[in-house]
Amino acid sequence: MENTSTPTHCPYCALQCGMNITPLPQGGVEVTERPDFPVNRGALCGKGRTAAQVLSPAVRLTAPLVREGGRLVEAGWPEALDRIAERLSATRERYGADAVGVFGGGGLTNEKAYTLGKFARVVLGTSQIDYNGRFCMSSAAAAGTKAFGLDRGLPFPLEDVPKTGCVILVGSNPAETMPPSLRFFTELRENGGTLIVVDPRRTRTAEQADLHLAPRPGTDLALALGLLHLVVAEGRTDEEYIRERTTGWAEARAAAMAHWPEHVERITGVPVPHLREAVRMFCEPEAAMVLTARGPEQQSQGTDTVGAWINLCLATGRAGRPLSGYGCLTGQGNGQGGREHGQKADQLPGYRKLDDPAARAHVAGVWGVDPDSLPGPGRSAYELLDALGTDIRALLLMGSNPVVSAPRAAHVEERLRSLDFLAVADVVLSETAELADVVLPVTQWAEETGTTTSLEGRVLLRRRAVAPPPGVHSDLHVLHELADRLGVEKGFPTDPEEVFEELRRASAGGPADYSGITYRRLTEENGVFWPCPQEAAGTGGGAGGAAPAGAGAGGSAVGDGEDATPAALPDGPAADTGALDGRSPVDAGRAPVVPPVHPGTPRLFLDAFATADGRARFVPVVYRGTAEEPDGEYPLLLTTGRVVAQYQSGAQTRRVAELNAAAPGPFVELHPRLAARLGAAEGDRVAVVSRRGRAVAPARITSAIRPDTVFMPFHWPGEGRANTLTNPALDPTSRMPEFKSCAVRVEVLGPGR
Ligand SMILES: Nc1nc2c(c(=O)[nH]1)N[C@H]1C(S)=C(S)[C@@H](COP(=O)(O)OP(=O)(O)OC[C@H]3O[C@@H](n4cnc5c(=O)[nH]c(N)nc54)[C@H](O)[C@@H]3O)O[C@H]1N2
Ligand SMILES: Nc1nc2c(c(=O)[nH]1)N[C@H]1C(S)=C(S)[C@@H](COP(=O)(O)OP(=O)(O)OC[C@H]3O[C@@H](n4cnc5c(=O)[nH]c(N)nc54)[C@H](O)[C@@H]3O)O[C@H]1N2
Ligand code: SF4
Ligand SMILES: [Mo]
Repeated sequence: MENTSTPTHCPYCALQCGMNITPLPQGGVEVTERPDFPVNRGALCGKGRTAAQVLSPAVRLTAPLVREGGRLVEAGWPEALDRIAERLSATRERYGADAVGVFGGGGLTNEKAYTLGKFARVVLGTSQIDYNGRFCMSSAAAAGTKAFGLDRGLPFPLEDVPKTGCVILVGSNPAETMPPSLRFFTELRENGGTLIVVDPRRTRTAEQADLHLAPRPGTDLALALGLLHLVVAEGRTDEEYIRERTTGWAEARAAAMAHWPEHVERITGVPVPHLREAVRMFCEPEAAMVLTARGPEQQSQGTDTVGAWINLCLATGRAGRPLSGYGCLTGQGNGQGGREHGQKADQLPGYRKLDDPAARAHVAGVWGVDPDSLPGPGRSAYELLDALGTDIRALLLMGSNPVVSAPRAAHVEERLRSLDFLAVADVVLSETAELADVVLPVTQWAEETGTTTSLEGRVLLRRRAVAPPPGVHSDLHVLHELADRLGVEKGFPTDPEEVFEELRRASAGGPADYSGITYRRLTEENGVFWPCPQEAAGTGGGAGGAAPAGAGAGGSAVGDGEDATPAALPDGPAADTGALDGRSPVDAGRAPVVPPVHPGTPRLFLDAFATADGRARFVPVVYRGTAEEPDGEYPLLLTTGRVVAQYQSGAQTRRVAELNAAAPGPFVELHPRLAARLGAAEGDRVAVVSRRGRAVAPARITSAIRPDTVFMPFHWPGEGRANTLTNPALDPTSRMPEFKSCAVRVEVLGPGR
């Protein structure tokens, strides 16, 4: 390891940029370019470039902390772990297993997410586990599952983007949230394709667009219905595709026909000529894509909204065909893998359903437990946080900072304080860790090996490059030690590869099948796209065929897995090829000495969708507005989001000087007309007030925002915490809170300092 660089991936967002970690002669490490990874080709944003600074003991936790007389004081590992085990078991004895909750994160590696879910179900026996991904892409996941029978954020690699004819980016700001990915959109335009951006703000991404639609926050559902109306009215539907590859068109069509363009203009504020132009740009080329991110998804009608955008794709034959499709740009480092392996309230590994008897039997078999011992589905993330201190008395939290990032955060903070016991594992003393009774200091990305699954569905290996500081252990070590103390000695290994081997078996035959992926392959290939069953179904089977070993490698062979999808899906036409059960006798006769390796599946749905009949389903949607419409008292809409130099709750990036210099604190974006009406000047302190509370930050006056809307980034705690204001109204299907719109008023407090 000495003096050589180790190839790995960024700790932050779902683009999972490749980078090298290189030790420095004077100690410490630096992040250097890794041009061989095809997604970012060496490019990194400021967060990735500075990520190694958070490895420094100066900014992180290096010893466990326990609460003594109201204060957190350093303690040894055995004492800290004993205390957690004692309190969790006492809570369970007194109030029952469901009084212990677990909260995870989409930044955790697959190995950690898998182990955390297993720990909750097998060791604690609790149904009360969920994670921050619920706040992220859950609406897109729900809609994708409804329509296609499977949720993988992007059904194609990003390298397809420049080759399509038109991309509609809905509520996505990659110029700030995934800067190296902007290249794909620039190349799209250089190749003659067009980019449409839908965002209430003229963001840096919208500035690159051929057409920018700026709807009122929370009205994307009406916008998508209006576009579909025009598609029908202008005779631009693909009738043959609708007949052969979909079901449910009649209802979807009827819903769209009720949305006349003028009516949609009134709801969204997007002028009819712009709607017509968008339809023309989307329908004229041979292929086109719709990509959504948090803008339309973090809504109390997010699932229907994404469904309406999917319906637009289906009506025009733009899904399950080359260079066409609907995709969701997932957010967190392991936002994709983190939603597949069981830290979600209703889920078992391999994207299986916890209420499916066959799934329970399979996973219980891998875990060596009675299927009846597995609890049922639990509460969603916000509902779980809301139940703290009442139904849930003790919480183990790993990989999230809800004091800053949860909706109605003052209430969530108060619920966390009301717990009998809170244990937090983190790399830094986050605002949530500050409230804990025990804090455990854990290792970070560069100090441990593990897999993540990028927004493309590409499973990647992060490699250990440096030793952690003394006194710091991995999350897997924490779960192993706690399991042991709680009476489960086996089944919680600390070696990530051992965990991954078990995950492969647990996921085999499930929708997210990883059984054909090994650490060895991941070191040789630039990632493998799931589903990847253990072996190709042989030459006669329905799967990817006997592709040569290594054919799934990143860039070059990306097209090789196109025909591989159905075999890996439970309900697909070739569902019972028996991923782990070996080849059929016929195949065995012709089999090479080395069993065929499944190439992975860069592109989904080209032959069939993952539904029982192979057809996509139009999602039945009915228009409804935002849960909290403005009124006399709260006349404006607040929307929230991100800036390029800070990541999420800021727990990590607020510890990097260069990033703080670029983005020192929160602000409130106001349109010049609104500012004039309020009497606010640039930099004035303004209070934004909602029914949940009040946040104070300097005004930033910009014509890039709608006059009826204000924007705040959510990366900071304290008086400028955007989530003090947000509305926990939940989507009925995905249970996503309404981060992207709530009613507020703005009060000018006076000149800033
Ligand atoms: N710098 C940085 N990068 C990140 C992250 C970070 O915290 N910081 N986090 C990562 C994670 S976990 C995620 S989920 C992604 C998120 O990535 P994005 O979804 O790109 O980020 P956001 O800023 O939350 O929202 C995107 C846009 O939605 C717009 N928007 C707001 N309301 C609406 C609406 O009602 N409709 C529409 N159409 N648009 C609306 C906002 O103006 C914003 O420009 O970023 C990832 N990358
Ligand atoms: N208003 C508003 N609120 C939002 C959003 C929004 O757009 N607007 N977006 C939502 C979205 S999309 C998301 S994803 C959430 C994210 O919000 P959070 O869940 O708070 O995300 P992070 O800040 O990434 O928190 C991760 C925590 O885990 C720690 N950590 C990092 N790696 C590890 C590890 O390997 N192990 C352990 N144990 N800890 C680790 C970090 O130091 C940090 O404290 O915020 C949501 N909140
Ligand atoms: S874009 Fe995302 S993955 Fe790439 S360097 Fe920045 S934070 Fe890391
Ligand atoms: Mo996210």
